[in-house]
Formats: sequence, structure tokens, C-alpha cells
Amino acid sequence: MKWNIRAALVAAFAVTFGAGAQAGPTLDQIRARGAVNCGIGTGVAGFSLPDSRGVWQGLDVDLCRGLAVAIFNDISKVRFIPLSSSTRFTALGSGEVDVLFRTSTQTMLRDTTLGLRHATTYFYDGHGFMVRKSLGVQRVRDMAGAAICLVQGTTNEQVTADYFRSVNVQFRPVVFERTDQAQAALQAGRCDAFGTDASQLAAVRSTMQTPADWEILPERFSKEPYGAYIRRGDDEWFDVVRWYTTALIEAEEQGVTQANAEEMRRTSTNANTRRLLGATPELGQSLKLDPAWAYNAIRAIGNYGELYERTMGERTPVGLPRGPNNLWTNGGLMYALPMR
Ligand SMILES: N[C@@H](CCC(=O)N[C@@H](CS)C(=O)NCC(=O)O)C(=O)O
Repeated sequence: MKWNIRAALVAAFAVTFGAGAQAGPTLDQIRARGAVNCGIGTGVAGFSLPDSRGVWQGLDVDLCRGLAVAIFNDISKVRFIPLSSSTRFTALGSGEVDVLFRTSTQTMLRDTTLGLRHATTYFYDGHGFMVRKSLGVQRVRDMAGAAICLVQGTTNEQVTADYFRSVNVQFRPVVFERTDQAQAALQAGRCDAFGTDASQLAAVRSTMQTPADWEILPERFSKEPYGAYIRRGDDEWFDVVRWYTTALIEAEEQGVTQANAEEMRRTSTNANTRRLLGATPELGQSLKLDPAWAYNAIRAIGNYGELYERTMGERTPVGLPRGPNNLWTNGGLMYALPMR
């Protein structure tokens, strides 16, 4: 009898608070502070770039905004902290930011040696090169002796060095702290080429003085899957970031959009959709968030596809086709783990 009472109490606790759902120190700090501190890039069109009114725009900054909405149901409760490639991980490790949505490739050594963790892949890319057309090269290995602009602390530095070494061709690295400095050097003729992730080549090309003077060569030299990064040691915060990102992909898979989310929450009879939108509360409870956490985020920033199209899709100046960032059902790699 005694044990039955105890079991009943445990069950009641689990129903009330969500089984195993401690908020975790990072989420507690965010709530106490009243804002998410989000590490973003210093300026790349499509990911994180201030518009003419000084408002940050892009995929990475909108992912930060949506996360703030999932926690606070308030899109303003986010602080953007622009970080260069070489400072981003120390800024996260030291607690200056809670999370990085910052064009950061997930690699094994970053995962195993930095004291950090990376969550769900939210963007698939690969390293490439943009060359001055007047250089007249068709293939990267023909760039012998070329000056190549690179950004310090990126995977791209290593990928470039590895490739040229493997084909025994010399090149001259010209390394910068930030993208805008590399771009100015390209513009000024100090570099013949720029080596970075293909999405960022498209972004940089779209903002060159004469984009037609530059060509993005079709070869790709690496896999660059971007993930959100957080510190090790806070599994509950890891869960929030991981499942928040997944929810945006899941929404697209289920056909839930910014425009129809409200109606689908009221009328859908699909159990997965009802869970995702918080018509039944278990997903939000398991994260110690409001049952409407994902619903609110989708209403604020759209599903993954809407987010992509708005920030860097074919109708934007960056103009990137979905490619690998399409859903798996449309020939891409985006596949949400089951949310149940
Ligand atoms: N994906 C690569 C690099 C991504 C990256 O940060 N690229 C640079 C060069 S385009 C950048 O975005 N810089 C933005 C900045 O200056 O803050 C990585 O994780 O190392």
C-alpha cells in the first residue's frame, strides 16, 4: 500500500512537471536574464547581415529569434552577439553566449576537443572557391601560385591547405579575421580567389561591386554541415536546442506553415501535428517549455522551408536553390527525427 501511494505520487509528479524535465542551468539563466544570448556571424548575406535599417536578417539570426519565441513567446527576447570565426567557440565556452547559430560546421574534433556539443544539422554545405573571371581558370588545381583569401579559424583554411597539398600545387593564403576584410581584399585585387563554404561564396558574390566579374567554380572539396553549438554539460539545454531546430523541419514535413499553423492547431486530427503544435502538451512539457513552444516559433519565423526561402532562396539576392537543404522527400537531406 505504501508503495502504491509512492508510485502514485511519482506518477503525479511526472504528469505535472514532465518526466525527467529539469530545466537545466542554461535555460534557468536565460529565463532569469530575460533573453537568449545568441552568437552569430559578423556579416554574411543570407545568414546574418544587418539591413538598411540596421535590423539583423538571415537564417542564423531568425533561428535565434525563433528560439527566443520557443522559450518566451516574445521575438524581442534575444540579444545578437556577432563573433568572428576564430572567437566564436571561446565566446561560447566562456558563457558570453548561450548558443551559436553561426555557420559552424560540425566536425569530430570540434565535438571531441572543445568542451562543446553540436545539435541537429540545419544546413548542408560544402567548401568551394570563387575566382576572378579574368584569371581564366576552370579547375581549382590550375590556380598554381594564386593568392587565395581565407578567414582565420574556419574549416576552410584547413580544407584549402589539405587540397593543394594533396595535388602538390602551391598557393598563397591571405588570411583575415572577418569576412568583410576578406571581401575588401578581393575587391582591391589582393586575392585572385576566395575559399569558403559555397553558400557564403554566393552571398559574397551577390555583394561584390560587379558580381559578373566573379565565378564560383563547381568543384566541392568538403562536407560542411552546420549545427547549433552549445556548451557540454547541460543536457536539458541541448534537448531544447536540438528539438527546436528539429521542430522547424518537422513542421515543413507536415505542411504546417506560418499562415496555417493557427488553423491546424485547432482543427488537425493528426496525432503528430497535434503534438507538434501543442494541442496535446507532452513535447513542450518534456523540455520544460510551454506546450505551444513549437507552434509559437513556427508562427513567428515559419517552418524550415519558409525560413530558407525568405533568407537565401532563389527569390533573394543570395539566390541559392534548396539542393541538399530540401526535405528528404524532395531529394534533399533534411529529415526530422520523430517528434513523439
Ligand atoms: N563553416 C566554416 C566557416 C564558416 C564561416 O564562418 N565563414 C566565414 C567566412 S565567409 C564567416 O562566415 N565569417 C563571418 C564573420 O566574419 O563573422 C566553419 O565552421 O569553420
